[in-house]
Amino acid sequence: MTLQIPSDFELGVATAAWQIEGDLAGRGRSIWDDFAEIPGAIVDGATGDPACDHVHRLEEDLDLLAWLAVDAYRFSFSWPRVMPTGSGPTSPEGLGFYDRLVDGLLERGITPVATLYHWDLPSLLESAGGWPARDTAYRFADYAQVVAERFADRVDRWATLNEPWCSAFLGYCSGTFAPGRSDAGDSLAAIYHLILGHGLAVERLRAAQARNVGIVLNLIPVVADDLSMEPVVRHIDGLQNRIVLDLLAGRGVPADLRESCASVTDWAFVRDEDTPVLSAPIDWLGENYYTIYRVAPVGEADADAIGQETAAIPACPPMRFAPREPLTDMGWEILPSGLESALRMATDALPGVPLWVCENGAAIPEVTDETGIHDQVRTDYVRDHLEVLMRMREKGFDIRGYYVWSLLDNLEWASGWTKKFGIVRVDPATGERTVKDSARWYRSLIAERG
Ligand code: IFM
Repeated sequence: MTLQIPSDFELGVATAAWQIEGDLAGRGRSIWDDFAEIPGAIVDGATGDPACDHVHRLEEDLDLLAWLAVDAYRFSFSWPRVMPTGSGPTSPEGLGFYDRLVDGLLERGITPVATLYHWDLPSLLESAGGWPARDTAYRFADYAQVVAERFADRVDRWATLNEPWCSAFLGYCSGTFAPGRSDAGDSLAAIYHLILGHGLAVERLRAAQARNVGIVLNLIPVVADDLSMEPVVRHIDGLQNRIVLDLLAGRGVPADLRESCASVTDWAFVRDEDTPVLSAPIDWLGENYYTIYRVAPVGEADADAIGQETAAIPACPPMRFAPREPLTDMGWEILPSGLESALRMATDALPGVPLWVCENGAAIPEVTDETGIHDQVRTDYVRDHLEVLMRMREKGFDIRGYYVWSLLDNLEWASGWTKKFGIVRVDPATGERTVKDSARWYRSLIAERG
């Protein structure tokens, strides 16, 4: 199939604050700065400064976006850059940086799409209890209000949270992500309070006249490798997908999950009166899709797929993740058709809500020679997923746009610099940017769009 993208389909690229910004001197600390100081927590010992030194290379990065001629750029505000202590006074320098970013995008004809929380909780709020504590949701709403009041006139689309599953379960259950805590009950309280924070923030964004308010999830289709695994699939699907979709849809915590997690929590943090807040209407939903979960009986050795760890699943029954080849460098199975399953889940739960794919891309081996950086597997990956989207649109799904993850090679969280997702290479030692083949291909796709 020749990939034909209609002119009204938005093409963009995405990044996140902690992964690219650097400039720790210009902001407060976050849980990721603290986590990076724990020996071994980040495989190569990388820290959030300089990262891609984006704060000091802003003009260069804006010019890269203009060269790509993307319609939209998805970035995240760093909560501790805006409010260094997480609540209370804002930082004029921090807000000024985002003024320059947003205005620079608009000057170049690029639509700013902002995420308010991409995992960098201010350290002081973690000391006060973090996401397992209800109060964090209210602090998040206050922060959302400040940002919305300043930027609602210029940011076109808002996401409250990015992938709350990762914040809750990698952060508080397996502890493989910041803040590195391992308590299954706390992780369930965390996911609930993240969605509560989302709902409270939606109200504040609307009050500040923000346009297009939504949330970005990582819905992951769960597939049984063996019929005996069906009950396990339901449990994992409940934690990965249904708990968030059901809260957003006003259905509360799924009944089967209340039961299957009873050994790790009494769910005392759930309050009936929260339902209207949790299910505040949204204007759009973002899906970050990379892979599926394939669930197999225990027995053979566990696969080495990042984030696919039984320790991240509260009350996990005996099982293992068994991704099949082809795999990316993350150990993630490449399965473009899974994107359709993920988007169907979203549409089934929240009918009528338009969809964007807010992240999709691959960490893969690259070949560098005197002619350039050759990353054909990444180009194929992006093209194959876009083909799935075009077919879904023909079937009538309301899918409005797609963002490649990521513009730049960046700090891949606990994997540091060891996994590269960028369509532009960043040399971690010098910060030098070099365009890869996939970026040239994406640029021509945008230029040749119908
Ligand atoms: O790098 C991350 C991003 O921050 C969130 N979504 C998945 C990406 C790849 O792991």
